Amino acid sequence: PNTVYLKDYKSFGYLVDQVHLTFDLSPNATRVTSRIAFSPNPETEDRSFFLHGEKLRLIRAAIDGTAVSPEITAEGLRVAAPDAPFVWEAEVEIDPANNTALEGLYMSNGMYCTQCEAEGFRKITYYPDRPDVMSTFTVRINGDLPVLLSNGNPVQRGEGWAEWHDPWPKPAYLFALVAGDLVAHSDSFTTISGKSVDLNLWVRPGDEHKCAFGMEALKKSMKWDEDTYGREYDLDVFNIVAVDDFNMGAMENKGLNIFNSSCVLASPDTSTDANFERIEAIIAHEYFHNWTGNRITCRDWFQLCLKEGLTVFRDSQFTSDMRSAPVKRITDVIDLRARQFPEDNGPLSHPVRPESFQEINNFYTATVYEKGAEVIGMLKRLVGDAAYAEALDLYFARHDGQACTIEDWLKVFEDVTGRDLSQFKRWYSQSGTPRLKVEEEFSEGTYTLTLTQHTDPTPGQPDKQPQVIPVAVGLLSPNGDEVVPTRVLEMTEGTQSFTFEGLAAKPVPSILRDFSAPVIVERETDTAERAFLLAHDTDPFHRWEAGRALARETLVEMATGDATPLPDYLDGIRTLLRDKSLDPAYRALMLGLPGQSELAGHLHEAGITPDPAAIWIAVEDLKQALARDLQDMLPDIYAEAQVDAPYAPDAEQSGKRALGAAALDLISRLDGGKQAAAQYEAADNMTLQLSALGCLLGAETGDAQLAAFYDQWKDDRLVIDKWFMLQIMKAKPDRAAAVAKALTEHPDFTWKTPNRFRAVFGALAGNHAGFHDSSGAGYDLLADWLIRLDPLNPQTTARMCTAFQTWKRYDAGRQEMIAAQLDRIAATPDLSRDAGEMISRIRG
Ligand code: B3K
Ligand code: ZN
Repeated sequence: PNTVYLKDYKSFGYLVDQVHLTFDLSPNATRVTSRIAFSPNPETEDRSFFLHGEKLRLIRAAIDGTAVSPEITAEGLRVAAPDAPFVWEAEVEIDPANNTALEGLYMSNGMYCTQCEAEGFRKITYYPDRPDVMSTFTVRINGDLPVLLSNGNPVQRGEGWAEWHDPWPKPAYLFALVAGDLVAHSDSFTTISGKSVDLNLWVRPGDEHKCAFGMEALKKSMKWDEDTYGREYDLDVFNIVAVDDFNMGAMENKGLNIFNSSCVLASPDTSTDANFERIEAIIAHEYFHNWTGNRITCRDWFQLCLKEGLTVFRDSQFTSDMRSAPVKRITDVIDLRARQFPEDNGPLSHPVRPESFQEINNFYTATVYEKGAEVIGMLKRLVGDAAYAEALDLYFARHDGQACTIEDWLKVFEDVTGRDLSQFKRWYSQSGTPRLKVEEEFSEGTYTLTLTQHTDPTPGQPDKQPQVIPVAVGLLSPNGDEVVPTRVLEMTEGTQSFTFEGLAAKPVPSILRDFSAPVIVERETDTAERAFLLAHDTDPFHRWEAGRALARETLVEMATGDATPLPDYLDGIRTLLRDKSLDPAYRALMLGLPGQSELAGHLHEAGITPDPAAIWIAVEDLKQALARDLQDMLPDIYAEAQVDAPYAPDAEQSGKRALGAAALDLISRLDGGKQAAAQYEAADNMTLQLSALGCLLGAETGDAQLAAFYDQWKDDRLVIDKWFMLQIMKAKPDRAAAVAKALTEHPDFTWKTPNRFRAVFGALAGNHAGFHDSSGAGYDLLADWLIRLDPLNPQTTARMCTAFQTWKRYDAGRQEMIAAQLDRIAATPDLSRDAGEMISRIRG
């Protein structure tokens, strides 16, 4: 397979001045006629003319009106082109109805839609399909469908046709087309300079009642980006379309965002609070891309984090402003540890800006997105809010309309602050999670913290250089008062000491407040100190972190011996839960336990081979102990968590319901599901219904409700995804693979729809002890289905291969079974480049 390298970047020999496309839609034979104006690129002498193109049937091609016969390969075509401006014309035929890969132009429930990022446009027509080639597009769609959409502004519309023009030069990956029988939920937004923008959310008939929330989220996002970043929308219309068959969450096509229906459609009776929050964030994310991604795009795909890290950072800021900042920070860290840390510390480890790839779709990762966002957060913390704002203004002013690099991005910060960011840049090039060892000393009023950083070798990077790490630290006196408020220590050396003077007594340090850097803190500390921080820390993140550390410590002891839960942990949680001055959402987070996969990773790092079954038992035992220990107060907490107002998916109500769900989970361990059954009966929204059903399944008493749930929701595909998922998530370890297998035989297991496939296999992979059950049945089932899906949808297959990425943590028996499955997948004839690359990297 062909490997592409960052160091080999060369600009294209031609600029594209204008693109005209005509689509004659037909399910099996769509004609795409292109007329593209090229001119020599003054930046290079190289005039070789290669256009990407895959799975296209070329009907004719001409240069300046004269027919040409290009040399055609599986990747594209080559032809001699003039060293002067010229017009390229081509007519190709494509087959959207048989495009199961969901990349390029494809069909979903009779509707035409596109997905072009990263390299899907080449499946639509011949084109220099690379992000640094930007052009304006005019698109005519001929098709006998009520709704015909493309990017930009509508130009004209007639019976069976429509024409669109996008005045903003864009790379082909932002191209989009949608055609189908759709209905709009419409609204409008007046921008800060007084322009009115038409907003439409296009859905299949029957989904109209699930649009209102998404529309509100869009308007809030538009306003927030004006207020916070000074970014105004730049077209007359903004269209969003919901599609059922989609490989990921959503796509920021210029003026025509396309969303997986699960990431935009919402109603109280079918969506949970978590769904609502996620939808709000994704709508914001895609909208924010209009500036960070679209107006300023990436020079090449190695720069993906330029738009993704920044846009994730922006959507996190948005959510923090709309909801609770500490809760958002904590949930982001939980997510980072669950998804990015295993990636960064395993065979798939790669830098935030990768240096090579075979299939770029395999690099839309937690590292590029979430660690990419953390890197921006560190930069902001280091330069301060004012300089950050100035640097962003400069970025937009300097680079609008350009395809940029990380160098361009860092340069605006250097120019604004006068700082040298060359060492900071290592965050973009060095992979692996740095570990921070902390030592302390106290004498005569002076407290010294000595920090040592170390990053383990990662694939292709045996030696690591010290990175710039902003470590936010606060100090507490032994009586619990904060004696030194948060201060950011800027670590640049391998080992570095920082002193604090004039202290009356040896303080207790609160280190890495607000999770100021994506690192692992290693500090020899005792339970008592953690309990102290859990009780007194003023930093909400770090206070939660202290509780988390205690939970982890007790779970590790329980999973590796016959320890009983730490009294310090139980007491600390009890005190916190009782504290009604704390946000219910925050208390719900406090009741949460580290994930079982996270615990396995933690054991592995400590040199202990994790036993998934023992970890599962430890978690169950701890929950049982919590239930018993908190027994007297649980009814109170549960009552306090009831909402007596009409359902609203806002932070306040969601927080209460989260606390109620955490309490119900414990209560169900004591009452065998009585309370949960009552909640299920009374539930008038999906959040309460689903959390009750989960508890009932956990208590193994939910069969009736599970069947009733199916009957109630069998016509709602998004709810049925939940029905599939929940059963597998809640299955006992030795049953998980069997439950999943039985569900693959259910008539509703429409496995070609990525949402349904992910509902089953995402849940199986997420059931840690179930997936890793010693029978190996989970591994076998997943491998079977990956092999089956790959020829149809390589992207979703490759993504699901990550379930195996942590395999080297486990015992020899499990490793052997997984290796056999990886080899079996690798040996599949005609395995896709997508899955091939993932499997070979994971196998190592
Ligand atoms: N930019 C898209 C992701 C495209 C994934 C291509 N495999 C969505 C987003 O990050 O907003
Ligand atoms: Zn994005």
